[in-house]
Amino acid sequence: MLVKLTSKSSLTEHQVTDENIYHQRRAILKQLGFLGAGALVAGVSPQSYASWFSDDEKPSFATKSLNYKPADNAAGQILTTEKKVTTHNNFYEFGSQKHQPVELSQQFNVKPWQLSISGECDKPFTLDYDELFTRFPLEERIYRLRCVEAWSMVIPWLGFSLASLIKQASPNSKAKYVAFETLYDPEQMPGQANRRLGGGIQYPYTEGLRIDEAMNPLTLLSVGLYGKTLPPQNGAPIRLVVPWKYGFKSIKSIVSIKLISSPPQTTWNKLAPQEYGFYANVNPQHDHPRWSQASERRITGSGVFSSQRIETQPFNGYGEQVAHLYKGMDLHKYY
Ligand SMILES: Nc1nc2c(c(=O)[nH]1)N[C@H]1C(S)=C(S)[C@@H](COP(=O)(O)O)O[C@H]1N2
Ligand SMILES: [Mo]
Repeated sequence: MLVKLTSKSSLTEHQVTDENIYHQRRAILKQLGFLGAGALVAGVSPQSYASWFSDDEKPSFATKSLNYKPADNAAGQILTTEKKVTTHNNFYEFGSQKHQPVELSQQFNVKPWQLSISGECDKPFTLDYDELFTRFPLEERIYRLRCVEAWSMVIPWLGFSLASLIKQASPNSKAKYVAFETLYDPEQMPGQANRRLGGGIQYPYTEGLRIDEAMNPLTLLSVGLYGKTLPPQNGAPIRLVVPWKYGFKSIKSIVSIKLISSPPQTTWNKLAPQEYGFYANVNPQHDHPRWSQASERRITGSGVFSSQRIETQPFNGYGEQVAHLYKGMDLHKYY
């Protein structure tokens, strides 16, 4: 996400990491296959990393296979490669440059984990790490992810509807909005400890939805991608995916889901309200103040069209399922 930073505080690679060290480390990571699909390469024992990486740089996060009901890709969408999905990320808690989350998050400890659902409901509860994968049957969903920065990917997520989780909590009549919060742990998340690395945003990262948006069947809580548990850079162990909204709504590494009666504060809206609205529905007719939203760069990560400019669709192409939620609303006012 592009932040309006004054020239004094604006970030460059050189300021975050000395350029030579940066390139050297990239070369090593590449050699080891770390910038590829998997975190560990067959034949390279974890010990061999020891001489190259200091303790907090060892790429050691292990994902594991999940059981799930596969998606049918009837539309024949070309998936973005797993390598691209897991190395080109926005996750400011691990650095505001696209390559940083994968490089700085491999030591992220997701066990134990606690996700609480609370607030305006009769049956609040907490899920521990294992329950994230067992409480609800997992299904695969192939969704387009449209970042507000005008690039997009197609990602095979694994997860379950947010609606099924909310229903189990028995919301009461005051539950009009849902507030989400990412883990706050500056010891594990270097972007939370360092204002520059973290892009100057206030942590914990928070997001929100209207209750009817949250209950829409498209709204997914994701615990995996490409058949496995999420790697840290994509929001392990559980993150939101709201495919008709700009990517920043899809909050990562969630610890709290709260049912509330009035609109929650959201991270990007708080930082730059004239640029990032609460709704953030993908809308090619409503430009960002600093760039057009009419088209996007579709990143597939492979082939001739590894990065192709295409037209952006209203509601990211999911209008049939969600346009009714905004009937009668002025979508320029409620951007
Ligand atoms: N906690 C948290 N969640 C976040 C972000 C972030 O910086 N922190 N970035 C958002 C943005 S801008 C995008 S585009 C998506 C990117 O998801 P991906 O890296 O899995 O593709 O995550 C969103 N969720
Ligand atoms: Mo984004």
